[in-house]
Amino acid sequence: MDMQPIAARPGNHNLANYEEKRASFDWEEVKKNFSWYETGKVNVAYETIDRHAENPDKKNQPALIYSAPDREEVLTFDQLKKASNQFANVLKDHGIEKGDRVFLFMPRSPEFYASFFGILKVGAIAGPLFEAFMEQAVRDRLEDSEATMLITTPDLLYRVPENELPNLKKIVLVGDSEKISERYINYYKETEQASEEFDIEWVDLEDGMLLHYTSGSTGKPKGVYHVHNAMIQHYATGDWVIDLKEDDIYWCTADPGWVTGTSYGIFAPWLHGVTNVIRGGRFTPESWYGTIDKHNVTVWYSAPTAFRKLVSSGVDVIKQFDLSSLRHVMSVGEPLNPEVITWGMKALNLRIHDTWWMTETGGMLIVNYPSMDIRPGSMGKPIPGVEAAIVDDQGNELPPNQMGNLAIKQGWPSMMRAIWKNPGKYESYFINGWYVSGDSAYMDEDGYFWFQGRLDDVINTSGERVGPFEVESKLIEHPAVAEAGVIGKPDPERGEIIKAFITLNDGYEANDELLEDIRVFVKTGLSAHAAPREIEVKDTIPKTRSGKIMRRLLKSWELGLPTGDTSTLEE
Ligand code: 6R9
Repeated sequence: MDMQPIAARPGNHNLANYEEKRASFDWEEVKKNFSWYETGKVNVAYETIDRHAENPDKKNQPALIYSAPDREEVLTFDQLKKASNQFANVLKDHGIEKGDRVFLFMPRSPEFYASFFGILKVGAIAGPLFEAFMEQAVRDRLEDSEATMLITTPDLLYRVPENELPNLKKIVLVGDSEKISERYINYYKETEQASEEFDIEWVDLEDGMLLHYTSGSTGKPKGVYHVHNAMIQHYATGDWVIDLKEDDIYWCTADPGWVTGTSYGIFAPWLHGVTNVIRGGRFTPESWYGTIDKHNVTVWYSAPTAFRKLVSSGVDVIKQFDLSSLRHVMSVGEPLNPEVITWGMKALNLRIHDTWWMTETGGMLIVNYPSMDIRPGSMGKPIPGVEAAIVDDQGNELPPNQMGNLAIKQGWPSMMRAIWKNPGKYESYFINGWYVSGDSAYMDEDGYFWFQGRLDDVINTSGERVGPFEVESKLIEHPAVAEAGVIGKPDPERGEIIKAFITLNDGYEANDELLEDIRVFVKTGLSAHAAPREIEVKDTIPKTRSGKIMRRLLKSWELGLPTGDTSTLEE
């Protein structure tokens, strides 16, 4: 879809003049917003929670609004400070020290966030896991990180292979359990008795804060290691990109098992002291629109997979809700289909702003600003303080409009500092002073970046390179198609042919005529060489828990190959 740029809506945007800011930018400027700039005492938990709790004007403001089908709860900054202090005391009593790895394996809940900050307050490193992980996934991560403590719920405990984890000394159970021994700690009993005062462990900006495991295409998941210094970027992007204002009600839909759920579900909003909505429970269009309506959400950060579900659920549902509180909407995790942007303009009367970054980069790098024209399909431009380019395999910069490796000049605050116990892997990200992302993209002559695919997903058909995203975006413009995943299938003649897996919208039935219609639709709408030669209708498209289409898995299934690590596959 060739779409006209969408001009910025007038308004009081935090970053009004992007080009000017970029030209004169110095990270030192951002550092002045932190109390450690004056005091020299660093801990991200202090900056996010305690600092606001110490401010008489803010202490009784809701920090966290927890909303789940069976539970509603509000915690003010003061309450969250006290709850996390209590948990920090419990951790300390049980011997947890600076640098220890403490993992969280439980659904989003007020206890999750209190525990998370408790971990940071003692100077330990937090490792959040998706609650849906099964035994193997839990074992891999606890084993590799040599975690000494795990916080979980009694009903998830059966997925923790305790006997095979010699480093795991203690397990905190959030909920009632029969298990009583030296090894198990009852969250409620012990926090209830703990003091609400705690002396925060002051750390260095370069001390460990988080371990996020991400799956590669092969091998075991790798532990991406982040330090407190990342807060500088979380703060800056919360300001410029999320455009947070003091009285915003913010909702990031991501689970903290995914980096989006920590960097932008925890740090950025609370560094800015805004009210943060946390939703538990499963996705339905009604419950999502209902969350915005009920809590008057003003700023919303979500992912293409969710937006696509909302698009295909139609306009009748949306009409039952009042979404007029929304001011600003963003997306991350996968390329944002132009179709979805069009829907946003119609259904929400708002632009959806795409943002690009990775677990490894710790924070947003290439984004669309509220103050900037959006070119639908483009992920935008680099933030101030960040230099991005397209490079070849030797790390040489390529001219505009040429597809290559999306790369970032080393040295931004939220960059990972290591791959846990794997220095070789860490080194392999860098060429010639560039961090090479593994994504392929091009930059147009005006400096907008356009995503093409993960490098291993790019298709080469009869010598033409085709990004699967382009084809998928065109496919979902067809009225029958709900979701699409596109792969290259080896072909003796063409190198690869394009094969599309699709799911159909309600009311459509798979038959040859429909599939041919879809093929012709892509051919006439995009190009002949991008039209899928094979289309297969599925019930679902395999996705990661963060909503990424698992093209690698589609390909393995297609070719009958081993599926590799599937621990992040959504059920
Ligand atoms: C934050 C996050 C990183 C990979 C990245 C890229 C894809 C993320 C995107 C995007 C196109 C965007 N990705 N944002 N692709 N447009 N706006 O997603 O981290 O889970 O580590 O994934 O996700 O392929 O390399 P992570």
